[in-house]
Amino acid sequence: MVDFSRLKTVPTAEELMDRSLRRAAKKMRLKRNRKRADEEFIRAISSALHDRLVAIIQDLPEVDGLLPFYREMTEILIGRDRFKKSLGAVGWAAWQIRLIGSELARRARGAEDTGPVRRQAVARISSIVHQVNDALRFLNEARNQLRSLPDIREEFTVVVAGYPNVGKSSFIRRVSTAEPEVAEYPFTTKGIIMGHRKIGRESVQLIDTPGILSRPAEERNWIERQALAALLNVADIVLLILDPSETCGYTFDDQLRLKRELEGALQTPLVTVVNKADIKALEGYPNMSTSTGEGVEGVLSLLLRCRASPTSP
Ligand SMILES: Nc1nc2c(ncn2[C@@H]2O[C@H](COP(=O)(O)OP(=O)(O)OP(=O)(O)O)[C@@H](O)[C@H]2O)c(=O)[nH]1
Ligand SMILES: [Mg+2]
Repeated sequence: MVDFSRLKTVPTAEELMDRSLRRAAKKMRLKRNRKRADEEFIRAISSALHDRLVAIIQDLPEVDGLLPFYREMTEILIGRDRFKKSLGAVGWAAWQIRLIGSELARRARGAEDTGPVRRQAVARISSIVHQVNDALRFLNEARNQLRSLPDIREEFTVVVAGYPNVGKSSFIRRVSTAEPEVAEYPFTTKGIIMGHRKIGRESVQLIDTPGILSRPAEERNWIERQALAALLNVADIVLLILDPSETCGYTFDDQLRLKRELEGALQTPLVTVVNKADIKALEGYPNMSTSTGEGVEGVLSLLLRCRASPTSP
């Protein structure tokens, strides 16, 4: 399990400068030796900033060390390259600030008039921090995305998949604690949503995913790619929901094509069921209606039976 909820807000350049200036000034008020005050001020502000920047880097996770699902989600939602580059930029700033700090502190020590050296130090340090402001802002957005990633537990996991608008979220609402939005347009669900269901003493994890279309990987949008990340990396069983009524807005043939593609791509069992049986039932598949509730618990028991014998029915 990964705990992203502890990740701290990444400050902007402005906030960093304000806080460090205030802190360094406060430290100076406690000092008696006015002669060396400017030299010490330069040291204090540069080391405070250096430490803050290093702490920002250390607080964020090492993307390459994450579990595959989280690694892929990071790629889809954040972009691994830009994430790494931004961390690199912040590391560069920390290093530069330390160099400037020790160089100008030394200069202040030898100077007659230390005021100009102190002002120069603040200006140069501030310029470095502002140079990485875009990186800091990006890292804060990344931090917000990471915090919103689902908390996947070590539990039996059913991932619900299918074309958009077929009733995946309606199913999840009926059988689990999750309450995803249900609406009559495609791509209502735009991320991975976790649900849980207690069965006896055990808990099953049910994951709602965005709709996916049958099309080449390179044409998939960022919403579909999240669904695939869940299907391929965290599912013990995939539940594929088909809508033969085609009120979802997509043909049944297209949905069957997706079924074949998933059968080829998945390492885990795939259970296929039909939804919206209140409009159109179909022989050869378990039927349910997530509107009336008919057949829904039956589908859930079917999934649990697969858990007992992990071969597809
Ligand atoms: N008649 C009927 N309509 C249903 C049934 N299940 C869902 N719907 C309707 O189908 C539409 C889509 O339902 P959702 O549960 O949002 O479908 P989804 O697969 O999660 O859709 P996306 O998140 O967009 O991929 C909604 O208008 C539901 O009310 C059903 O069993 N019968
Ligand atoms: Mg949905």
